[in-house]
Parts: sequence; C-alpha cells; structure tokens
Amino acid sequence: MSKLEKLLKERGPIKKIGVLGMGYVGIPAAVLFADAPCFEKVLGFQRNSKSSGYKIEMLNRGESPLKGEEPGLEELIGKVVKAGKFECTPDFSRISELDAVTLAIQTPFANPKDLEPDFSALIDGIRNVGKYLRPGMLVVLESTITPGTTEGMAKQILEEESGLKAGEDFALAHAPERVMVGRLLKNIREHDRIVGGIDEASTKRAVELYSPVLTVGQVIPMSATAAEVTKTAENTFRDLQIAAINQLALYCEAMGINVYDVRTGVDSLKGEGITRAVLWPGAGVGGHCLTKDTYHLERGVKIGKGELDYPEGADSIYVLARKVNDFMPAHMYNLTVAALERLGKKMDGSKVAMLGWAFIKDSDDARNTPSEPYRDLCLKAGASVMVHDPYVVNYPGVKISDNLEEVVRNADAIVVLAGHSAYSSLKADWAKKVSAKANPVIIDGRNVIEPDEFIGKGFVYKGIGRGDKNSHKIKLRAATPP
Ligand code: SAJ
Repeated sequence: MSKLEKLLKERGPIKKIGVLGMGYVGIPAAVLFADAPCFEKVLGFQRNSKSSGYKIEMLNRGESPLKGEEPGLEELIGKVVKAGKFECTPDFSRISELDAVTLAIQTPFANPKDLEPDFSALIDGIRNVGKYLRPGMLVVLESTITPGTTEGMAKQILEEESGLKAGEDFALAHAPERVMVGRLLKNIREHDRIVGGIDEASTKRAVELYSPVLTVGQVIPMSATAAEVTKTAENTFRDLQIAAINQLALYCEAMGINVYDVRTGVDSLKGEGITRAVLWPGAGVGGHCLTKDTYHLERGVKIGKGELDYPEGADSIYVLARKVNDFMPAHMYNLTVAALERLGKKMDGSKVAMLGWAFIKDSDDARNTPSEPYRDLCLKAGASVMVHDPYVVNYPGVKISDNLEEVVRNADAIVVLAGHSAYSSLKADWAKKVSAKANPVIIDGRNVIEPDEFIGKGFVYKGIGRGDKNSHKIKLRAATPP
C-alpha cells in the first residue's frame, strides 16, 4: 500500500467537501454533493469581491444567484441550506477542515492568437487550497484546462504552498465539468463523469467523490492528462461539427438552396455504424467553452513533451473551425447590408433592432456572445442599434431592453441573433406595424421565423443557409400607418 493509500485509509470515507467558485459549475456541483446522504457538509467558497460577493448572502438565504431558467436548482439550494448541509463562505482557512476540495473557476484565454490563457483566477484558487492543504486531502480541478496543467502547474503550486507532495501526502485529480446552462443539475447527474488522477490512488479517491451524485451517468477513470484532453477535445469536436454545418450553410446560400433540406437529407443516413452528428448552422458560436477549449487543446500539444508531426505553420482543422465559426457574426452583418441595399438603403443612418444578446437560447449567459462583434460592425458602419433580450439584464457597455416593441419601433432591420423561444412567435404583421416601414428587413440567424410569412408582408428576408429565399422577389407595399 502506498503512503497516500495509507493516509486516505486512515482518514476514512470523504465526509466534508469544499467547492471553490460559486458559478454555473460550482453552485450545482456543491448542492448535489450536499444533497448526497453519504456526505456530511459542503462549504462553497466565494471571494467577497465587489462583483460577486453578493452571492454569499444569497446562497446562505437559500436563493440562486443564477438568473436563467435552471430547473430544480433554487429548490435544492433551499433544501440543503435549511438542512445545514451547505454553507457559502469567503473564509478560505476553513479548507483545512475538509476531506476534499474541488475548483470550478473560469479559465478564459487572454489572447487566443498566442495561445496564452488567463489562469490568474485559477492560480489564486489553487494557492488558497495549497495554503490550507492537510495530508490525506483530495484536490480536484473541474475547470477546463490546458492538457498537462494538473500534473504540471497545479501540482507545483500546491506543493510549493503546502510543503506536501502530490501523490504521497495528498491526492490530485482532474474531473472536468460537462454542464450546459439551462440543465446544470441534470447534466451533472446524468452525464458520464471523466475522472483522471495523477496516480491510481488519486483516481480512486476522486471516483469515491463523484459516484454518489451520479444517477444515470457512469464514472470513466483515466489519467489526469487524458481527462484534460478528453474535455478539450469533446468541445473542439463540437465546434468542428458546428463549423462544418456553418460552412455548408454559406455554400447553400451561394448555390440558392435551403441548408435545412440538405441537413435533413444528410441526417437521414443512419444505421450499421453510420453516425451523423449534423448540428445546426447559426449566427455564431459563443459561450465560455467552445470559444476557447480548442486553444487549450492546441496549447496542450504545443507545451507537451512530444514532437508533433504536422506541416510547420499549417492551421489545424480545429483552428480553421474556430475561424469559420468566428466569421458567422460578420456574415450576419453582410446579410444585413445586402438586404438594406436591396432597398437602396445603407447601414449608415439605419436603425438595427437586434433580437438576442445571450450566446445560447433561453439563458441569461452572454459570455463571448456572437451578438457583440455583430453590434460592433453595425455601429462602426454608422447604424443606430437597439438590443432586446428577455433574459440578459446587464452587460458592460451595452443597453439591453426587455421591451420588444421599443426595440423594433422604427427599425429598418430586425435581426435575430439568439434562438430564444419568444422569437418563434414573432408575427410579421406586428413587426411591420411597429417598424412603420413599407419594407422592413428581417435577418434570421437562428431559423426561428417562417420566411414566407414575412416576405408576404413586404419584408426583405435573409436567413443563414436559406439560399432558396435570400433573393426573393420584394413585395413593395405602402407603409402601414403607426
Ligand atoms: N451552436 C450552434 N449550433 C449548434 C449548437 C450550438 O451554432 O448546433 C452555438 C450556440 O448557439 C452557442 C454555442 O454554439 O452560441 C455553444 O453552444 P453549446 O450548445 O455547445 O453550449 P455550451 O457551450 O454551453 O456547452 C458545451 C457542451 N459541450 C458539448 O456538448 C461537447 C457542454 O456539454 C459542455 O459542458 C460545455 O460546453 C462546457 O461547459 O464545456
């Protein structure tokens, strides 16, 4: 039995857990640990900062600081707080009383171009854990990180701060989160959990931590670096699949056909080991994951020990995919300019009504939203822009309204950027009346409206992948009096 195995055995089963980072990943993870009968107590650690300190009181009142729709989360927070099994605190010294600590802290990229991530918040968190680390404890990184980080930077900092040795005095592992906003609890309970320790004892201890919260999902054990590659690769593959359908959508527009017919066709080939994961084209790829995990993977192979056999300086297929998806907001802009031009109008002086600021449907999450580069292009061209979103309230430097009429009023162009359910019931009559234009422009970046309904009312329509409609005949009608 190794020294670590002995220490873990003496310490006994995991009873007290800490979660650093009370965000979209940390909060659901913490309350699910707290709701597991085998665990006694969970502490959620949150810095009492100006921007996020408010979460501490809200959570200890049993309320969720996450705005978007998160089925079951508010109730579960209330339940575990009332039962005294969950508490949120800014006091990191209490880490020393725990058996296991997980870190769910954002790992954005400072500048993807030179593959430099901004690990500052993560490093702060790891240092705090290192300061109060005790022999026999387990540390797990849940954040998405560059392959090699757990066995490299994290291990080093923890050993520096604690004077203890990873794999001998404490266990260390990576267990990447796999959640999507809107179904956080469901994803943690039902998705298989990748768990990778720096050694076997660490993997085993981490499996003990995650097994009790899984209802449908299985634990898939592997090495820490394999777990890091699994996570970054699964998001990179998703980004690649989206880039593939976005590129096809651009081709279908150029060829005058409907990408959704083609998608149905391609998707119909099934069976005998044929898997066709054809995703959906759109106005862009946002969020905290797909926009950066490719660069974590690219950086992992760059800083890794082995020699990569691939043409010098050539972009990988993954980086190319990033470029295709990053182009889509600019394509939305080009569609808007082209539609206005059909009416002899310019962007300069036109009013653009943007529908949707969140990066994903029916959520308040606007991290790396594709709507921002689109808006910047419109403003630079001299348009006046108003933004509507039913969920996103605050966003630095952007006024967001939840009053659709106010945003659409007198608009020359109405542009759908996020697929919020509310926009599927946008009516052509209503939109035309409020825009008070003879021929308003409508650009559909998420295939939520029926083109013929709007074209029939005199709209100039353009949609991602709708080559079959984008050069439709314009029905010139008199303006509907406001
Ligand atoms: N998008 C498309 N077309 C699609 C799917 C998505 O344009 O067919 C766009 C969305 O509009 C959004 C972006 O891509 O702007 C990302 O959407 P997403 O559905 O991938 O949402 P994320 O980024 O919150 O979730 C991903 C998921 N990863 C995978 O499915 C491999 C989720 O499981 C991860 O937990 C999450 O990243 C994460 O946290 O890593």
